[in-house]
Amino acid sequence: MAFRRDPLALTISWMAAVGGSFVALGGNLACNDDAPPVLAADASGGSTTGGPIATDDADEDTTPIGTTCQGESTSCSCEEPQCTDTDASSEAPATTAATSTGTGDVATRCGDGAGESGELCFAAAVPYAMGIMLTDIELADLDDDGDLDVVVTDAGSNQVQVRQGDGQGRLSVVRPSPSGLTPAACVVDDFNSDDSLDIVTADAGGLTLSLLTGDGAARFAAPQSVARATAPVHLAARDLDGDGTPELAVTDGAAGTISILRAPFPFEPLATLTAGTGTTGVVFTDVSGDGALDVVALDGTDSRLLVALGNGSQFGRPRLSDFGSGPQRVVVGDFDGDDQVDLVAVHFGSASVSRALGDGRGEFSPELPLTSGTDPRDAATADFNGDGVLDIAVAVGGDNAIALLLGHGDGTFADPIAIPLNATPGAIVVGDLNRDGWLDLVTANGAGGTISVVLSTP
Ligand SMILES: [Ca+2]
Ligand SMILES: [Ca+2]
Ligand SMILES: [Ca+2]
Ligand SMILES: [Ca+2]
Repeated sequence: MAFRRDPLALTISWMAAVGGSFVALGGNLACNDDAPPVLAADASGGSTTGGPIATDDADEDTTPIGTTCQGESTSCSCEEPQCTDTDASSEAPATTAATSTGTGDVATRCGDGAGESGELCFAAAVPYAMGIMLTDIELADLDDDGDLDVVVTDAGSNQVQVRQGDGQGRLSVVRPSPSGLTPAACVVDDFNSDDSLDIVTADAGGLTLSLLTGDGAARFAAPQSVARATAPVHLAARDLDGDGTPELAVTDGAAGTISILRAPFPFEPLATLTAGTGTTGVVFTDVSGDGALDVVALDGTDSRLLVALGNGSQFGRPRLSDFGSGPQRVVVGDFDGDDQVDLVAVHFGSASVSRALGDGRGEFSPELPLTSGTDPRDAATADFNGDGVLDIAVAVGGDNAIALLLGHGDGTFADPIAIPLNATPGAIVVGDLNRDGWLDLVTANGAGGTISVVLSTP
């Protein structure tokens, strides 16, 4: 059975979202008749890494994964409930694009490769087995071949799991590396200044931070771990002082602090910010526009937003303000086009995320709830429909879906458009996996142990 490379075979057509709540995609889906090819298992950590994944032959050295359809003919039966097309040959490869309420004027030709502004086109989600209990996910080019690779933390196996991308949206076999105990989060950066990307995990069970140094070929050394007084629950990494080496922000959970640490290992403390014991999501971003990174975090227990202004080496006293109910994850971007950093917070267990506009001095407007679907768990922001305006993608655990909220450019958003996953997402990341210039989405699906890859099909 020949591998079908044509991404159009998976193109979904979307239905218009007209007025109102959660909008499910409709239309037709042409089944792919084969699973993505993958590399042979490389238990030795040996020679298959370090270059592009060149195999296109599904019959050679590959293991079927991410099964969505089985069958030789255009009639195929599928495990995925949305994948029920029985006559793929009748589908025009170019299908109707999504539209949404409000701004109208959304292009209509998904799959023609043209990628017109306003076009919103995604293929059906492709699952890949990745572990037991996935807690976090990152995209990075771990082997320096120009293609994004996937890293997840697996709290069920005390490992990080890596799959290498082939630049066409397909992923290699999974490659595990030991982490600390029960990793809750990870960040990827070059923490030892050898020009190869490394991984740091926040080991909530082991009360450690672990550094897994990379060799530039997506292989990672045994973890070097440093003890923390309390369970670390979330991480951020950026270069605060411009010396080329990243600093870490670690949410210390029960300690009620955020620790700012300096690379290299063992990560000496630079500052400690007093937060709340429910503080989880943390990011570095310049909210005050002075060129120095600040800290923004959320406390889901006390329902607070924390902002601490930085000057490149030190931070002022954190400002705390009430912020909705149970905010736990935060993403930042300029949603209203005034060049000031705004934020979107994810409120676990609710049916919404919320947006707050920054004033450029470190203050934020009251939060505006945005309907997302049930139990949002994470969010990412990017311009998904190429209209130059930031949009939001939300991992909606209760709906087993990604909700896309298209931005209007004035800080408001269209009603959500759902991409079904047939899995319960807990974390989401954005990147161009197939190098078509349009952004793809990947979720880590918690206890499902899978990731879901949703490719753009402009
Ligand atoms: Ca790569
Ligand atoms: Ca390194
Ligand atoms: Ca703004
Ligand atoms: Ca957009």
